[in-house]
Amino acid sequence: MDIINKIKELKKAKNAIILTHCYQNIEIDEVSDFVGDSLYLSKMAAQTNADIIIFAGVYFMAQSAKLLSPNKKVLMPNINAGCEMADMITVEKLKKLKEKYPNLPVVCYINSTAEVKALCDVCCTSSNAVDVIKNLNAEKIIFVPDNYLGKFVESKLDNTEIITFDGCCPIHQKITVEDIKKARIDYPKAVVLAHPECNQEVVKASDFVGSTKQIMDFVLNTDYKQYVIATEKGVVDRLNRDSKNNNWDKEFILINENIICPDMKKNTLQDILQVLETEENEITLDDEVIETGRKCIDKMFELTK
Ligand code: CIZ
Ligand code: SF4
Repeated sequence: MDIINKIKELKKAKNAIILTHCYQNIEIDEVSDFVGDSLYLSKMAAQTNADIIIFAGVYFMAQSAKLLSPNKKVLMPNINAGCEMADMITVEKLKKLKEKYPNLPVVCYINSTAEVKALCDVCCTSSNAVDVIKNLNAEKIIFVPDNYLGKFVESKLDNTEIITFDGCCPIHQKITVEDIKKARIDYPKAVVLAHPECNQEVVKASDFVGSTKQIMDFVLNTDYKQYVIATEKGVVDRLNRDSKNNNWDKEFILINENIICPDMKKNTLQDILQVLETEENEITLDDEVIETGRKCIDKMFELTK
């Protein structure tokens, strides 16, 4: 039996589901129950009746699944798949920031550890950051860890000042405004779509800025022949696959061939089979972190109902 069928069979036998982020190696989709962004996957994690969740993504995502499903076994295919941006904001650094700006609401990007979430009032994803912060109705907030997403949200709101932590995604920072200028020459008829984790110059030079889900929705709702995509390669691979399978007659071009997150690519089909067999790489969290971290995620759902 090939590896795909072995995984499918074992998954069924163990009542397990596989949640896969859209930056993962594309072949993982073949064994996945849900593929998407962290917001969609966290909702699916909350709803599932499975006994085991295998999270093909990075560490903070599996932790979020555990916060939402504390009684389920959450496993990571490769326990070393982390997120450099999430690791930039530590509990100590956050405590110092809160001391420097006391009494302000603290919002964290979903790209943060469960321990950091436990110290924040609410979290958000790149899909709902503007809505979450708008609905907080605060004059001033602290936002961690992504400086660029924070600045992007601030530019969309009239009455909220955002104190941002100096974190960023090193992968999206590889995208430069020169890449966009070059793409406009190479693909003059293409539309350029960028993720808000990109720097502000890149965001300004793009035609549309949105999360991976918003980028995919933009593609579905428009009729261009070529789309230049300024986010991680996994999104481009999936769009090109879907275009081919559905005869969309649309081409998707990765802005720069280096936009690949090495951590996201650590999980393999072999790792998935192995954790299904051994149930190793389990995510565990302190009860206190589960209680307070979960409130931070629940508040996001409440503010975007
Ligand atoms: O929220 C996510 O899944 C991430 C990391 C990016 C996005 O825009 O979907
Ligand atoms: Fe983290 Fe950036 Fe990789 Fe996303 S692409 S997981 S933000 S390092």
